[in-house]
Amino acid sequence: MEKSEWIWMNGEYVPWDNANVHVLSHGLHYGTGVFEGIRAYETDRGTAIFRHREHLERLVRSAQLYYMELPYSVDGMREATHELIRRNGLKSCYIRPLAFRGYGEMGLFAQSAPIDVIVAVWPWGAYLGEEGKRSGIRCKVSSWRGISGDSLIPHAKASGQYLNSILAKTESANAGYDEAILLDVQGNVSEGSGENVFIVRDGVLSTPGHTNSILDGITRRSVIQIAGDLGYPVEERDIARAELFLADEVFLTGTAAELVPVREVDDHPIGEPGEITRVIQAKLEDALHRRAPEYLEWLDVVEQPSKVTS
Ligand code: PPE
Repeated sequence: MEKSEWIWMNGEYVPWDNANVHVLSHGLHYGTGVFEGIRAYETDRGTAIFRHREHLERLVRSAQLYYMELPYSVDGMREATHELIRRNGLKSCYIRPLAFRGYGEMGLFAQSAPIDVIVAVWPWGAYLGEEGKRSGIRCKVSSWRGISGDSLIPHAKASGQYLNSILAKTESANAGYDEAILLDVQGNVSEGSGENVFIVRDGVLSTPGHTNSILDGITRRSVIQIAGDLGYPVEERDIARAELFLADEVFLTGTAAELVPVREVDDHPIGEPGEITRVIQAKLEDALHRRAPEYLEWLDVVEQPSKVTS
């Protein structure tokens, strides 16, 4: 990965190489952490963070779902992130807030272990490749089912839960595919290892709903709004595995991935990125870069301090 200079750690700006933890940190042993993935883009008003508050609010909710109380407010973390981007001199970046149980107590009910909070920012290019964003990727339906609400909390973006995504991603990569798509425990389509899934058939967009073990993706929500505003019908519903193969178009959405067309699923060709995928991808790109007047409120501009000195 590409380093930057500073990491915000428990209220302080720490040099990148010094932002370390004790090996007995609780989160390292049990996966007791919650995190976010956010992106900031270069725009006409300077660096702007996409749906910053919504991401930080999801972080707080993920923590609450695992009975963790964050020692910093959404406003506090927002301000810290602005300052961190300024100090690192980044025009665009990926932003990774993480809150985890730290060092101090072992065992599963370690209420006295502190909640440590960090925010890191660094340049991170296209998650599934520039070529993938342009021409589409090849996906494999995973033999691993997505985590279910019976045993974990798909709505939470929690560190330990990503072992499931990692199994699926590893299997698909080892088999030569770009990404995995997981089914839920009922056998309906759930999501990618780090993205939500949309299919298009006969001009209608469909995406799995809240009972399909998905993370309630912020890019997903944005795409649902964009599609609706453009006049495309959108439904949230159970999607059968075969509907992936029969779809006219399939695409994935996520902060890291942005919007990535899928050109093949389980060796069934879907084809070149379709028209609806293209139109929505272009509108999302415009929204991310402050070129879409109707979505300006989605961007949190990082103000630069006044250059005027007295
Ligand atoms: N599902 C999962 C499992 C997921 O991890 C993500 C984001 C999404 C859906 C899409 O959510 P949203 O980003 O709010 O639209 N995955 C993050 C982590 C990726 C990583 O490898 O780390 C991300 O995209 O930042």
